[in-house]
Amino acid sequence: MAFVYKADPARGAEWAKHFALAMPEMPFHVWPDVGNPLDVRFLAAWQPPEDLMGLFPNLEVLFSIGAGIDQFDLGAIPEHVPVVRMIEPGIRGAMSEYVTMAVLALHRDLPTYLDQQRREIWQEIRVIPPSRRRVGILGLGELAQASLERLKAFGFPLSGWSRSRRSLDGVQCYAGHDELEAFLAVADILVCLLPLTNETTNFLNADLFSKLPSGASLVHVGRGPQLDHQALLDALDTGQLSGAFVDVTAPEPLPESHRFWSHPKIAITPHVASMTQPETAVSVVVENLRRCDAGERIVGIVDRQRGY
Ligand code: NDP
Ligand code: OXD
Repeated sequence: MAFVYKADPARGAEWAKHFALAMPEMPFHVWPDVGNPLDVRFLAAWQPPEDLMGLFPNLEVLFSIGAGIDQFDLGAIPEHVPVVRMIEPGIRGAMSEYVTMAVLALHRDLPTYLDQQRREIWQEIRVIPPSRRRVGILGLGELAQASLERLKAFGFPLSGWSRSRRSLDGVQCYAGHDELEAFLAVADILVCLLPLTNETTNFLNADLFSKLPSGASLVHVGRGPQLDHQALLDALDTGQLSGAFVDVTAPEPLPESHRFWSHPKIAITPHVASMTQPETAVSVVVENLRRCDAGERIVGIVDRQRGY
């Protein structure tokens, strides 16, 4: 029985160190060293290898290194192999930091001030109290809930939208397509933390932007294919949107000379809003292996029907 890690090798070395301490009895390999492929029961990967089951015919569980699993072709993974997404404190903490940073930067007009600085303009913008800046998150899952918890400290009216009905303390919760418009109407700063599925592809489009309050802004930390780039540029040109933080794009990296690079109202980061932290990720994975061994349900199994 063995465990294989297949992603960034430098972080793999850290995984190996923590794994050896937490579960010394389990042989741990960092790709491309896989040991005897027939021994491999568990794989943690960002991108699984081609012909996954041909290579590891005895695979029992596929762990995603990330919270998102849209990079996996679920159809190629047999039903008896559960796909487990990453739910760990490190990834939650980093996402809540990024979302807080971007929301505060937009709330306090940082993109405009950076542009004014470049043009040597000393001009104040009136400060709006947080009680009058409504923040709405698309998605109310692990990362959205962690972000909302942090945002509570600042006094923004908070809301969120999910597929099924959620009830969260201090957050106005909306659910399903029937309530999407009402949710958008009260989102002065809209944060996207939806997983990428057929339903959420191209979700951040001209129609959606038109339903936000005039002058709203966007924090996009979901997945690149959810955002219509031209629609964002148009909405910024007309003033329907006033600014955006964009962490994920399609394609990645953002191509040379793409208009987002130099747009004064767009802040780009290279898909770094959050990252799985080896130490905490290993303890979560090891706990799941123990559950597996004890015949208990693994935490974080992807629902193949929903696609997340
Ligand atoms: P979860 O699965 O915990 O939460 C997803 C949320 O989205 C749920 O509330 C779900 O609704 C909602 N949702 C999904 N589909 C729909 C839909 N069609 N309509 C309405 N709501 C929908 O995911 P996480 O919070 O852990 O992660 C979210 C995403 O963040 C990841 O999939 C990934 O794409 C992205 N991410 C980005 C990172 C970055 O660095 N930029 C890092 C990590 C993740 P319901 O509650 O009803 O199920
Ligand atoms: C993730 C990511 O899904 O880093 O974890 O994007």
